[in-house]
Amino acid sequence: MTEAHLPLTDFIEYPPEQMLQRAQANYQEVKRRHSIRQFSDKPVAREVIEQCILAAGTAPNGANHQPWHFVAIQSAEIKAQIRQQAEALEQAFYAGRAGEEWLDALKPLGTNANKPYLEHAPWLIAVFSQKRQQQQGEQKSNYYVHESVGIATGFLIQALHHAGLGTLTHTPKPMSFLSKVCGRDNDNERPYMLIIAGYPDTNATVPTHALQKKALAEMCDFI
Ligand code: IYR
Repeated sequence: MTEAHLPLTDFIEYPPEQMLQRAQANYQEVKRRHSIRQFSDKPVAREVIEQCILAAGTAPNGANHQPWHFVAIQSAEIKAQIRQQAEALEQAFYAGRAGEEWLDALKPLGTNANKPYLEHAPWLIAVFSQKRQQQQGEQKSNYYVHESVGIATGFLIQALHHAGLGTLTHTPKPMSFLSKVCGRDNDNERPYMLIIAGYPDTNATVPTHALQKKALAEMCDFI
């Protein structure tokens, strides 16, 4: 039996010149997004974060099971716990656990184990993936979980940037402490990524290395 469908009524068709202008304008906007590591503590309204998470929740995903959960953290105590635990892990990482090749690759970014922004930025958003979910009282498998949550996280970063916020992706290894801190310590959910969001500090910098993007011909073939 086929399930109900509705006509597509919210698609907007633009004339070709306008389509090109929109594609160019979008590229100009997204190329101004840079991961930043110096955040101001200037507050950001919860309503802005809500809209960005709603945007993330529209991401294409496996069988529309929407295998994600977001924990938007504003609490100073929870941010301090995250900073403390992430820094302890990062200290071990930078002290050698990463290995020489990885540490070499990070040199141009100038990163280290100090993560003051985990405490100072107004919002941390922890993204969790879900293996299964409850549907009509039954446990159902989720599909393409990593792909789905990755796309949703991309939408979230883009929404935050579009709203006028600076962001940073953070994946301390192992991330299991995030499950406990966020109250999501269960068999079904895994921490996927932590997104830091807020205003860039006035002294925020971007590594020149991070500005070097592949040319179109280098990253794409048209066949
Ligand atoms: N998680 C560490 C190390 C790190 C790893 C990669 I790959 C980066 O692109 C940046 C940092 C840290 O946050 O410092």
